[in-house]
Amino acid sequence: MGAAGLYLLVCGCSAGDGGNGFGSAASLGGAETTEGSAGGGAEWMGTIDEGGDATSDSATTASSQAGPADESAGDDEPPNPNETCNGLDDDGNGLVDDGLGTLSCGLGVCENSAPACENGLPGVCTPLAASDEVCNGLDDNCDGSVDEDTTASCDSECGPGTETCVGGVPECDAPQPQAETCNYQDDDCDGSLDENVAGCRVGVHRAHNSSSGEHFYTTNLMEASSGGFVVESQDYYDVYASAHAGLQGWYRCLKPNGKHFYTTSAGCEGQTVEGVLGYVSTNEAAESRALYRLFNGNLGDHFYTTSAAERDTAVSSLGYVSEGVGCYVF
Ligand SMILES: [Ca+2]
Ligand SMILES: [Ca+2]
Ligand SMILES: [Ca+2]
Ligand SMILES: [Ca+2]
Repeated sequence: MGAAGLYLLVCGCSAGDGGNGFGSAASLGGAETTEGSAGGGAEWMGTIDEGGDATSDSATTASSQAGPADESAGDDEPPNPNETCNGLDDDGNGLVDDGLGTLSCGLGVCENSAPACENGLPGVCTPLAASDEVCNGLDDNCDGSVDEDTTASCDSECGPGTETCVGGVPECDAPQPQAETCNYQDDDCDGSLDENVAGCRVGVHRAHNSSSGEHFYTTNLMEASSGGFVVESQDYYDVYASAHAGLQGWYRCLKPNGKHFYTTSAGCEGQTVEGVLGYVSTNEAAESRALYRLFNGNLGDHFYTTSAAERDTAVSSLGYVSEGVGCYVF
């Protein structure tokens, strides 16, 4: 047992100390001495092992220190002067072509990016597709300007306007429909003037006195039915009850013969002014119609009709002379 143990120990010495160890063990011969020598050898080998461990630890440490250094290099994209785009790990950090950054290209919606190095070759950045510029807060045509030249014409029910781009939202300044009020304007732009505005217009009744031959017009239905007059047509035409831009007074006048006539002349053409019947247009305008004025010298009667046919009959058959259009009524 002792010889076998000695042999193993000698083999251990020779491994660490060469021929001198083997020679020393053979010349000693004594088991105790040999064992003692063997014990020293064991301690030496142990020292070697410890040294090996220490070296291994320090190597691991160095490696672990190199790790963080590589990671920081990878995080910082631009600065990696030791790496070039060539498919190789130039800086030896275990990463190929790392930290070479990205390319950017294009403006507006065309803006794009690509790796600066791909597969060892310089990357290519291709801008995204452009389109026509529209008002949306984006640079659609990628010229560096947002929503430029997007002003356009526009319109509403009430008329034309200009559309401008405000904060990426198109705004049309065309007039917008308003609530209808009595103003001789089509406020809600539905094509009708002052429709459904109570009291805006008032009806003029047409009356006739067969005894005197006088035609008489008044907004007062009782008046139209008094003094020998008979209502021929209730609400024969309409006038505005009050003055508005674009309208003119329609005056009721009294002649020396006690009969009436109507005119836009505020002075009643030199005759007596009884007052204003309402307000009318002097031009053919929206929704207006002509009120023809005629005169019969024999009767001393002024006659007014909205019917061209009746006017013509009065001229051809009833002794009236046309005096043109008195005004335009509604
Ligand atoms: Ca643009
Ligand atoms: Ca745009
Ligand atoms: Ca209207
Ligand atoms: Ca109106």
